[in-house]
Amino acid sequence: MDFLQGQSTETLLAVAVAVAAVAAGGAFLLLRSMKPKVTKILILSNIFVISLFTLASEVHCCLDPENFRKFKLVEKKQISHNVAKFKFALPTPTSVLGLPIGQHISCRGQDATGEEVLKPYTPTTLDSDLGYFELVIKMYPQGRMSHHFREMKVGDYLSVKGPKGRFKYQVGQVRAFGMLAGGSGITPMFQVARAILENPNDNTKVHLIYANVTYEDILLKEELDNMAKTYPDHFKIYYVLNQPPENWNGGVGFVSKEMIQSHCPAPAEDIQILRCGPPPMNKAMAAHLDELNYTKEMQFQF
Ligand SMILES: *[C@@H]1O[C@H](CO)[C@@H](O)[C@H](O)[C@H]1NC(C)=O
Ligand SMILES: CC(=O)N[C@H]1CO[C@H](CO)[C@@H](O)[C@@H]1O
Repeated sequence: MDFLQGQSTETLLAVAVAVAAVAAGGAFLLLRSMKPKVTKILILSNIFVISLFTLASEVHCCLDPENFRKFKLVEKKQISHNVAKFKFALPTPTSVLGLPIGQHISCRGQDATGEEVLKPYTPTTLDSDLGYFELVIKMYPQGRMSHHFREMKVGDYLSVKGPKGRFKYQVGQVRAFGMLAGGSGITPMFQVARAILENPNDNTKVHLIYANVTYEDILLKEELDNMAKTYPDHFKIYYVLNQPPENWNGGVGFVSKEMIQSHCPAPAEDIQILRCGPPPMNKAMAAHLDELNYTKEMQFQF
């Protein structure tokens, strides 16, 4: 799907470029010999072709790295007392957001005092989801952008800029990923894991350790458990809770070196450990990984 979309955009672009080139060439040759009226028509037709060209380049790609674009909220689904899933429409039902795997968007909103806030988010949808994108957002009582999302109503518009991020992914880049996620840091991991698992040509193994304070804090749990059930040979999850409920069979406390050793691929040239969590967690994880002899090349922080 992804591939086809890309192709049709390229085809459209190629046609537009060719037409524009021929028209421009024609205009140049004729300009000197022609009457002013004909020149005018030629210039007008060229402007038309150039507009077509601009349009074609925007048919499938909705994001702009330099300018904020507005997307309409079409559905807001409360998942728990402080988590909601926001669904935003793209310009047409076949539009593609245009976000490379593992990259994020920058969202602009207003805090409780009316001041502008910018915050990065990773959609839980992929470019294979046509016509819309979704954000799963945890709203904190004091969070400035949380305020904006709490106030958003269906029909409102969100300003979005992107893509942003250094993460690059190609099928076959690594044999296996280890993922160390904390809290909302699950979203880029979820996106990368989904892209890998839903691609039948991708055999990469994914080992996720997901840490939170309480059971209720675990974002996307149902989706993650479904992925583990559907792709048991490719996807493993180990949940870690600081305050586990009774009869908890996952990890307890903070993510330890031992947990990484038992649940992530061992250091090797063809593996990578990704991390995304609150800054203190990222720092602790980097120290664990260094001590376990994962080289810098084997580590990536979102
Ligand atoms: C890491 O490498 C050092 C030096 O080669 C070695 O002494 C140590 O045992 C290694 N640690 C682990 C956990 O493999
Ligand atoms: C260990 C860890 O990262 N825990 C996170 C679990 O989720 C809560 C709420 O999202 C975060 O505040 C914690 O940092």
